[in-house]
Amino acid sequence: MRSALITGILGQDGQFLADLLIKKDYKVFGIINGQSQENSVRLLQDFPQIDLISGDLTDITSLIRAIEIAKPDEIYNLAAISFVGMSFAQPEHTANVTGLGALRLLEAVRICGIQESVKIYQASSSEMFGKVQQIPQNEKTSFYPRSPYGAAKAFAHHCCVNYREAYKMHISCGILFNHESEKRGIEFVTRKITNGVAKIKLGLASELRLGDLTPKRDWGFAGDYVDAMWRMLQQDEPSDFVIATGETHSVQEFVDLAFKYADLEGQQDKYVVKDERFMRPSEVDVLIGDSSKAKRDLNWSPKVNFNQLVERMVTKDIEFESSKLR
Ligand code: NDP
Ligand code: GDR
Repeated sequence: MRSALITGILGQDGQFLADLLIKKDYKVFGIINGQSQENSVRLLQDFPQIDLISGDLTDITSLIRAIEIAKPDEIYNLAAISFVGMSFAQPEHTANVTGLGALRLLEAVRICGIQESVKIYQASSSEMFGKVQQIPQNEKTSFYPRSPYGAAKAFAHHCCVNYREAYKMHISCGILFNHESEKRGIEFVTRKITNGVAKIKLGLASELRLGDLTPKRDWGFAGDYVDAMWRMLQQDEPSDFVIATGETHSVQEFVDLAFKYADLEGQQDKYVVKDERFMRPSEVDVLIGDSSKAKRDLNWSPKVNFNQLVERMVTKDIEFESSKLR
């Protein structure tokens, strides 16, 4: 039985990936940080076979211990301060976790002496492209981060490439574009919109406060994207891959569709309120990815399209908010 260690297992991608790996008969270990047990308890209800290990990307001793326990064949580094908005308020913490954290994990692997056998996935991000230098963005597009988060991810990405070349480690970086689901944190714009629309539909809210509606993103479904992560680690040679749908839509388009799928079509102007607090000091205006390398080498392509994604999230949020009323 192959063993996989996932950092950030309680996050959106961690949950989808754990599900996928269990179905593929892996023994799954997950690193959990913080003191709160609430989310761990919820995860273990769904997946009692997962072993959770207390650890933190800012604490290398805990990473070494986790590796010694899990003896992993594959490591997926998903943990991060992942909210771009928060990275402006806590830039040093973001750099420490999202940037240096990845470096610590690589060093922990070397200290444990498994660098020749283990395969590592690093969660790189389209935010590294920031102020885009090319449209669409592919693996060769240069980086121009627009936030402390984007800069920290670029640092982690370069460290991974360097360790791959310097120590011949099997490290693949997935340059993933935005991917969403009903498990998305409520602070991210898609889930904020679908949850807000669900509450409006059920009479639980009277407005939806948002920042800039003009930025465009290449939005896919998280379930499709974790499959790409796994495929990267099944290759003989490590590499970097852009994972995206190849379509871009504005936040406004997402809002319009969400109201439509909640049977509130055309009523968005009545409820959406512009709030400066959700604007960013510097914005990423448009992202659109070219994932032809992943299609060619990994035989990967997205299955859920933009409309299906919005419909799924609105439906799930209406069910979720309704269940709390019973
Ligand atoms: P989430 O924010 O949902 O999950 C991140 C997880 O990391 C959380 O469970 C969080 O735990 C954990 N974490 C935070 N700080 C630490 C720490 N110091 N030590 C250990 N764990 C920590 O992110 P996603 O699942 O959406 O994304 C997974 C990864 O992919 C992230 O690295 C993200 O930056 C990257 N990414 C995501 C994309 C997306 O669209 N979803 C696109 C491109 C890249 P807690 O909340 O308890 O602190
Ligand atoms: P992003 O996702 O920054 O692309 O990073 P987010 O959903 O936070 O923002 C997307 C766009 O929507 C605009 N926006 C708002 N955003 C939030 N969160 N809240 C609002 O009220 C709001 N109003 C408008 C933002 O300004 C932005 O332009 C996500 C994260 O998952 C990263 O970890 C990941 O690396 C990238 O996607 C790819």
